Formats: sequence, structure tokens, C-alpha cells
Amino acid sequence: MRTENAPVVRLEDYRPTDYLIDTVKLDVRLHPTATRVTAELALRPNPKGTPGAALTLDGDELRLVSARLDGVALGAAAYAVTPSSLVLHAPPQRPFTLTLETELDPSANTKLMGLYRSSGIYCTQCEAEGFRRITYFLDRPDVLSVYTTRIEADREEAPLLLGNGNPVERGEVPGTGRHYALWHDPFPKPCYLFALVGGRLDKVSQTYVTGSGRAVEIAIHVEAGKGERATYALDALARSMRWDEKVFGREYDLDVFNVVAVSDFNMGAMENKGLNIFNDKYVLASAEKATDADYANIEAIIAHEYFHNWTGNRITCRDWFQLCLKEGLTVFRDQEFSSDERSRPVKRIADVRTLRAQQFAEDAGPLAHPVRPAQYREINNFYTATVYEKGAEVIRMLKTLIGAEAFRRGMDLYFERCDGTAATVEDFIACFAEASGRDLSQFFTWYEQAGTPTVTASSHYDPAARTYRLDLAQRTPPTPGQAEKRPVVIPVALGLVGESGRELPLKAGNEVPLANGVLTLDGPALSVTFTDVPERPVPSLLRGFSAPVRLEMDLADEDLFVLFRHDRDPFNQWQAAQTVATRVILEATRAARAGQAISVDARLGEALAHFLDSRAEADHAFAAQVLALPTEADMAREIGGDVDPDAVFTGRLAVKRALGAALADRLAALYGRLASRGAYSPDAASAGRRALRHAALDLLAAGDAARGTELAVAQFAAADNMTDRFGALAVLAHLPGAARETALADFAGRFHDDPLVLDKWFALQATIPEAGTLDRVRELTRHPAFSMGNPNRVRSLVGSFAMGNATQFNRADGAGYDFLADVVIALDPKNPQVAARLLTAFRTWRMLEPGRRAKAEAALKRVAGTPGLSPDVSDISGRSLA
Ligand code: B3K
Ligand code: ZN
Repeated sequence: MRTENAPVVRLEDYRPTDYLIDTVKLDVRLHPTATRVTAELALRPNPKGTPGAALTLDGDELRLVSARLDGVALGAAAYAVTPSSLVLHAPPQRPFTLTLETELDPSANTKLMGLYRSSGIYCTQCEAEGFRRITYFLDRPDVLSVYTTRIEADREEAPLLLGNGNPVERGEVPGTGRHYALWHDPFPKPCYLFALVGGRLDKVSQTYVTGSGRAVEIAIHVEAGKGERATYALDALARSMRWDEKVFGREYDLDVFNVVAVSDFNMGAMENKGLNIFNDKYVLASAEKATDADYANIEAIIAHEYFHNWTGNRITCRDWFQLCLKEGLTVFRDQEFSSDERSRPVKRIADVRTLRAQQFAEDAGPLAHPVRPAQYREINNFYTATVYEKGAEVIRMLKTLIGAEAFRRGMDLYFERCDGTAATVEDFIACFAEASGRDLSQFFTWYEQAGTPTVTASSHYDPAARTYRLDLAQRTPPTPGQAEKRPVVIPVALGLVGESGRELPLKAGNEVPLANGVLTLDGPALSVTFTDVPERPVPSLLRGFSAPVRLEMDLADEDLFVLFRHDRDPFNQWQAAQTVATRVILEATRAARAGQAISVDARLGEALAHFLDSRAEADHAFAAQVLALPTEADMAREIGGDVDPDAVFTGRLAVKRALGAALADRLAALYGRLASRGAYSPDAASAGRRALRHAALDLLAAGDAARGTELAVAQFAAADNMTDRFGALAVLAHLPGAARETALADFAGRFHDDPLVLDKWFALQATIPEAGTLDRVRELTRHPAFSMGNPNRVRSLVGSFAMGNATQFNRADGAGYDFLADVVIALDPKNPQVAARLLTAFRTWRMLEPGRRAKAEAALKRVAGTPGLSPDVSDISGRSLA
């Protein structure tokens, strides 16, 4: 058992292992409560290690049955074993074989790490450190081995047996009712990519022919009777494979590719070599049961895990500090895939919304850490928005800075040079330095320095000289452990927009790093003077959100309206509207807090009216993003301290109501025009139409509750797909009354036997911004479909309450905090990973007004003071309070 005082692991302490494991032969005899694992490890001293060193293998809650060295039972004096390690005191200084037998209880494994059972299906999760729960091993990513796995099980219980690599052989175990399958994976891999599955599953499959003409059987395995719901994921998989060939020149490398969906899973999915295991939420989709957002998530996650085959598996990480090497890069790749498959600007807006909501929030609080952390206590707590989302932004900036062609050459070099290795971020960046001929040493700061830089901009136009001077400066606030910050390399994509809307020429009069419309700000400050500027320009900065920074610039509202109307960059059009809306909501929030009457600036409504009249039909998905106001969390981040969530809610709602009323006729007309026609299709254009129709209804309902209720009730009843049905229910959720309760009951009745759909129902109720919600949530924890043992249920109900309901989680009386603390304390012994993740809901607690801050601190302290905490929860509570 690991203890709560887990030691700090430091990047600077990295050293190679003293032994290597070249091959692993596993024999796994599956049994619900007594699974036997025999591991035959071919070891040898590592030429880079210390000669003669003891061999220390990792374990976690393991029970050793037997141990042999080169076939001979180990004498008691030769080794020491505990559930968490096996030490061989004096290993031979030549190649040798260690054969270890362990016994596991997969049914009792509630942590869902290692080998466990989910609805009767045997499956594994080994990243980051789960393999040590299967057998004693050098459980670290720089030990690469070739695996051969024999899986044996009762034929009735588990007719399907899957492993990594290619299938070699299968057969009966005569007279036992058992059978086996033998799998061989020719690609050396770290143990975190090991996987096996045994169970009774349905499958959908097809043959995929790679660019070079190799036939691959690609298959998705799901719970019996759900095959139909996996066809979208299968298609997304085939599209991902084709895209990676086309865009990155990467082909698949095994004869089979299997995906298995299970219902108990700690996160989204896992990229095990040739055998991806998924949370079924990210595989199963049908018109009746999945929303457009579900389809988009499935497409993105299927792609993400598939893309790991090259970025993560063929090239893996030297140590867990390098996690962003595979995660940031693979997120970047899946974002690019979705952009190509759908709308690039809309995908960018959605990704930036997520980045700001998750990563900026993390970066501004006690859990802030660099994209490549320098130390950790519990690695599972570093699968964060910073490592993933900011990690992807860093790659995107790299591409912007060196250009698409040099970027592709750098990627090619990386694949060529690092294939088959466990690499570092330095190895990766070196490829781009070489491919571009640029010095990227300062760029590396993005990996080492936490915190969101703020870029301030000011400008001056001289009409007589026709010059326009732009002054930029950067600073990064201190973060835990990093008081002083260095300037980072910030690519500022920009344009100058005339008041009439035309794009003005971009001629830099002084020597500044300006290329292809991108200015590089790499010092504390930079001034650029543009010449031959024919009229006063409005600057459009950070086009496409060219860097993960906060921009501070006091543009007049009128200038923002110019950008909203005319900017050729759709991201900055959207941003301009958001910035105006943020200002309007800030003012309303101030008034609400001061107890004053709220008056809403009418110009925002006028600009949106013009937008609806002239441009909404051109791109529905984009228009839906424009109509969606900044969230309460966005506003809290903007306020930055002494936040009163009730005032934010009241201010924002007042603005929404005013807009809904001002735009009522237009919204109603739009709502009517965009009604569904024909059968449901999840394609991006149809989804965009539904998104805009929903946004229209949502605003309309804010302005006129009676009309909103009527329309939503009708839409709910008539819907032939989940997007429309759930969209209507989501609008009703904000309209207290009998109609809402009737619809909620109807929904639960219709989908009572489908946990994934009920998750939507749990989540929606948890986000109702009303005083009764906490009681409702407590009541729902006793609902027969709810279970603390299932991560999806917990995230839907408790996670949505804590992370998606600003007013009720942050109740002034602290009851929301106490509830979360209770759940975390109760869940921790069973599933520490999920418990720790829930606890990150406190990550912005210091931004609250003093009363709530004190209550949040008390709840956090209660968690931190609980005896016997897991390393996971102890790490998060400790850092949150530091
Ligand atoms: N690599 C996994 C995440 C593993 C999380 C371990 N706590 C999924 C992914 O990012 O693709
Ligand atoms: Zn990943």
C-alpha cells in the first residue's frame, strides 16, 4: 500500500535503470476473484546502470505466489518482498530470467487500476502505474519490452480474449471448459501500454487498407446488443487512420486494431498498443441517445487514442515528466483532425473556451504547474488541462513560429529519429530547431514556466505621418514555487482593420520580427511602428488565438464592434463580441453586488441584431458560439478576486434577459426557420443548425419564460433525437415550475435502462442554479441508477454540481463545499483517482469573497486532516491549501 506521505519525485533526479527487461512472457489465467499471473521476464544489466546493483521491482497491493531465477526457486535470503516491492539482492550480472507468479482479485479492484472487472468484463488500465498491480516490474516508461501474452478464461464467461499486438494462436484447454488466446506484440513498449480484455462482447468491424496496401482488421467491441451504437466510432476510426496518413505520413503498423468499450473507467480512454480501451461514453452513439456534442467527442477521442500509436506508443516518454510530449502533441493532432473534418474556426473557438475554462483557471490557482512539471508526488494528478491543453497550444505556437513546412519537416525528423525510443521534450524540440534552423532555447520556457502570461497592448495613430505605433508588453504572474518569471516567446498574429472594415496593409517601419502577419514578442516589451497606414486602424491582435495568453487592451466598444463586424479572422470576430459581452456583464455584476438597479447597454443587443440579420445563416455553428454569453466561470476569472458568485449570476442573467427580450422576434423567427427537416444526421452542418436553434431558444426563454417554456415543452415532446430533446430539457432546467419537473420525470422514464443517458439527467439537475439543488443532488445519490462505484455516475452528478454550478457549489453557507468534502472522503478509499479529480473543484477557492473563502478553506482542511488519505487526495488537498 502506498502511503499518504508519498515522496516527491524530481525530474533532475532521473537516471536510467540498472536492469533492462527485453522480453515479457505473460500467462494470465482469468478468474473473477483469483486470477493467476505468471510473468517470465528476460532481464539483463543495463550498460548505463550501476553494475552489481540490487534489482528493485515495483508492486502495488500484490501477493506473490512464487519466484524463480532461471527456473530455480529463489531462496528466502535472495530476495525481499512486500505488496509494494520485490528486491533481488544480488542479481546475476548477465542475462537472466525471473519468473514471478502473483494472484489478483479483479472483482475487488475498485480503484480501476491494474486488472479489474467492469460489468463482468475483465479489462486493464495500466497508465500511469497500474502494471505494478498485475505483476512486479520496473514500472516506468523507459523500460521497453517485447510482450507475448497468453490469456486463459472460462469459455462461457469470456468467449472474447484480446491482447496487444497480433493474434498468434487460440485453443481449448481440454476438459476444463476454458480456452486461451496467444498474442504477440512485436513493438517494444513500456508496461503502461499493456492491456488485455476478456468477456462476452458484440463487435462491429471492417477491413481498413493502409496507404501502402496492408489490410488491417479494425474492430470495436461493446456490451451485448449495443453494436449498432458503435458504427459511428468505427467510421471515425477509419477516418482518423486515413487522416494520419495524409497529414502526418503515419501508417498503422499491426494486423489488427481493437477498441473495447467498458462502463467503469476512470477517464476517457486509453491508447494501449493495438488495443484501445474506452469509457463507453466515448464510443456509443445513436440519434435517440447521444447529442451532437457526444458525437463530436467520440470522433475526437477515437482520433486522439489512435494518433497515440505514433505519438506516445512508437515514440514514448522517457519519464512521466515528459507526459506532454505525448499528450500535448496528441491533443494538437486530434484538434487538427476535428478542424479538418468539421469547421476550423468553430473548433478553434470551442478549444479556446475549454482552454480558458480549464487551463487558465488551473494556472491562476494553487494547482498551477508547468506544461512539463519538475516534480510530483502523485503522477495521476498531472493528467491536467495544463499538460494536455496548454501542451497542445505550445505545439500550435511552434507551428505558427516556424511555419507549416518546417513544422512538418520537424515532425518527420522526430518520427525518424526517435521511433522506438523513450524520448524527452528536449529530443522533440531539437528536431524543430534543426528543421527550421532556429534557436528554440527561449521557446523552451513555455515548457518550464507555469502561469498565464498577460500581454498588454496600447497604440497611437498619427494621421499626418500615416504611422501607427503598437506597444506590446508581457508579464507572467508568480505561481507556486516560481516567484520570478522570464519572458516567453509569444507569436502575436495580427491585422489592422480600417473603420470601414477593410484590411489595411501591414508594413513595419522599424526592425521588428514580423513575418506572415505574425509579430514575435520575446522580450518584456516591443514597439512596432507601421507605415503608410491610410486611416486610423483597429488592431486585431492574437488572431486565431495565436498564443495562450490574456490580452489586455483598452479598445473602445465601438472598435470592438468594428472587429465583430469586419475582422477577416472569425476567431477575433467572436472574441470581440465576447469582450463586449464581458464588459456589459461586469457592469451588471457590479450593480448587482452594490444592490443597484441593473441597466444593460443596448448596443450589444443592436450588434447582435445586426449579426442575426446579416450573417447568422452563413455559418450556424459560428453564430451559436456568438450567441453564447461568457459563462459565470469566465466572469469569475475576469473579476479575478473577491468574487461573489451570486452577483455574477444575477448580473449575467439580467444581461441574458435583456438580450432575449430585445432580440425576441428575431430569435423566434430563427428558431422557426432552423427546425429539423428529415432524419437526424450528426454531420457538422446539421449539428451547427441545431446548436444555433438551441442558442436561440435559450436566449428567447431568458427573455420570456412563458414563451420559452411553451416552445421547449413542444420541442421536448416532438424530438426524434437526443440533441433536440436534451436541448429542450436544458432550457427547461432554468425555468422553475411544473413543466420542468414533468419533463425531467418523462426523460427518466424513457431512458430508465440506459445509464449513459441518465448521466445527462443527473448532470442537468446538478447544475440547476436554485437553492433546492443541493437537496436534489443529495436525493439523487440515493437514486437506484446512481452508484458511487461508477466514475461516470459520480462525475455526472457530483462533478457537475461542483464544477458546473457556480452559485450552488459556492453557497454562502458552505453546504456545497461540505457536500463535496463528504463525497471525496467517502470515495477516496475506493477510488482515489476519481476522488482527487473531484477535489480539484476547489482550485479557484482563493478567488472568492472572504466569507466563502473561509468556508472553502475549512472544507479543504477537513479533507486534508482525514486519516489514511490516498496519495492522490492528499496531494491535491495539500497543494490546494499551500
Ligand atoms: N493516456 C491516457 C490517460 C491516462 C490517465 C492515467 N491516469 C488517455 C489519453 O490521454 O489518451
Ligand atoms: Zn492522450
